[in-house]
Amino acid sequence: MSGPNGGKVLLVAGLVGIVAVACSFGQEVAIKALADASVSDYSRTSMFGDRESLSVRRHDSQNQHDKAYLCFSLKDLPAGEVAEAKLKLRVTGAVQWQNYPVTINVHGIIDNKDWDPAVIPEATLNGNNAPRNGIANDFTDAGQTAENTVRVIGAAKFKSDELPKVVEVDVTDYIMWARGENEEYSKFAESDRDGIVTFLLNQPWPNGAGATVNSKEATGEDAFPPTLVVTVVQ
Ligand SMILES: [Ca+2]
Ligand SMILES: [Ca+2]
Repeated sequence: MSGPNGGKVLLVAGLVGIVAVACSFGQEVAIKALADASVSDYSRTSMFGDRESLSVRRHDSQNQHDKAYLCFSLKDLPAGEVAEAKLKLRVTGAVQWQNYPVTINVHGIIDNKDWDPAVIPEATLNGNNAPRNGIANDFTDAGQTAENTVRVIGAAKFKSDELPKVVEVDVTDYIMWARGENEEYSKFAESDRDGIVTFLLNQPWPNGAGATVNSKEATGEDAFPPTLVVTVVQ
């Protein structure tokens, strides 16, 4: 029979055991993009899905804005809980304004009206059929809360003289939501219905600045396709 003190010792030992087991089974999985394509407000019927790069740029005049869409399938992730998820992008070039870093904002669609490349293959994605592509530069209903259908996840910032380099954005909360582990993240749905998540890339400010990112079609020794790195704990 254990007294109160004995009970505490047992509880601490139990917690340490759980942490040790969790760490020993943590598994990191790198997922390459299933589909990726830029769209442009400059020419909303043009298609760029087979290009080796993605353009994320705000041109000098309004309504000449390039954004990028990326899909990743979560279907091959092992069972368990998501501990961490990072979106990694290789930025090869940028145009910056004065000495301000270039920003790529990463968004996620959280109401299951996201891009399904089985319905719209990347070769046919354009400014008119891309999901949530607003007319006036930004995405339709983008914001930072569970009430927005396009949720701002995070941002990568860099200067043009640092390039090329791989940047990463923490997307843990979004991937947890997609897997049904973070229901509060969206007021529209408890998870991503088809297990294919969509990231939208946008350069928010200023006009004239932007960046070029390797697509999954990039070739060459240093080519690094858009990659989602997920750590799952069993
Ligand atoms: Ca592509
Ligand atoms: Ca989906």
